[in-house]
Amino acid sequence: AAPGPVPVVVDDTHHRHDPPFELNAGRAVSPVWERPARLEAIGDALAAAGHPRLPASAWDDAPLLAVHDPDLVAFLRDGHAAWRAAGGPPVMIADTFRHPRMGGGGRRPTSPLAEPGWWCFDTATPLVEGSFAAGRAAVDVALSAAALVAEGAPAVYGLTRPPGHHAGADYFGGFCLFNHAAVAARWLTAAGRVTVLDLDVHHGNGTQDVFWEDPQVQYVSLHGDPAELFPYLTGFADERGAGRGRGTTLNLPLPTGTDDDAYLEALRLALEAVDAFDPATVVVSLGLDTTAEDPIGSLSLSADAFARIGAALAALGRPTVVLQEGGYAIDRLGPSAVAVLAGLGGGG
Ligand code: OKP
Ligand code: ZN
Repeated sequence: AAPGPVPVVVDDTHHRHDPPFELNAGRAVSPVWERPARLEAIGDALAAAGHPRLPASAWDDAPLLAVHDPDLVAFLRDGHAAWRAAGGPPVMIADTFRHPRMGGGGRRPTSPLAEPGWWCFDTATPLVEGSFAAGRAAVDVALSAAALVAEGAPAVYGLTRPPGHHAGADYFGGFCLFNHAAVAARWLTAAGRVTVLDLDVHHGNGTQDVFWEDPQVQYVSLHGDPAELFPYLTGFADERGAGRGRGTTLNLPLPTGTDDDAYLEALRLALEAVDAFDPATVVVSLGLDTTAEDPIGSLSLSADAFARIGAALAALGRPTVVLQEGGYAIDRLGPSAVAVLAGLGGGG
């Protein structure tokens, strides 16, 4: 484990993704859950706890394109301007979605007003003019954090926003544009096997999908039972990977209301599987939406759980890249993040 301070990679570009509303189950929600104040709260608390802040460096698109379809990247870069030019309003939300039995073999809409539903799977991920810049900057944050770990830092925390783990190779949604944990994990495979340990309360369907058949990257997730929680369609215990990646996916769905002791026991099982996989690097998709106070989570962790989680991660004894995913009870985010790093860094 790293003694003491943990470098924190930050980039203010995330402020440019700040949609005024989203649609949740037929209701307009404003302000949105996934907003800049989340990352401000975490960054301020980590700085106050003495963790040094480092800027992200700029990366070319090669590591991004090792995960994502170039046409998705082009849509996220250019689609909002095209939508606006075609008469769309400032907030871009799809109204006609792709379905496996509708154009599954692929006829992408040529109308810029129809194209969002080809790439996005929900109504809760509005795009505004600055969204691409924010999402792309989060990829730079993740890769910068990964590079520091590759160069020998025992642990680095990348403050990524928006989150990423619901985005797949050729789709986005669930507040996520690019899957920065997947991009970092694939880049890190140059140095050996990688585990993505996903502690967000929501199942990381995108990360699971990216590495479903990949024997080099293990995906292990603890999350609220998807029978009762977004993303609803994935994250059940019988999903284990396929082909050469069979057995390198492990899902531990947890009952609604799961408390600290039951969560830490599930984490112990998860970390046994990580140890058995013997990764050179661990990427933690750190959602802080597992608290009892979270407005869109289903678990009931107390403030005490997070130092225990950090200590369990430290006990793995492997180079660790921590990347921010969700967490929406803004008052809980700073203390939770500080507690994880206190456990992980051995300081605090
Ligand atoms: C993103 B991450 C609330 C619906 C919200 C999207 C949730 C995305 C969570 N009733 N739908 O995993 O924290
Ligand atoms: Zn989440």
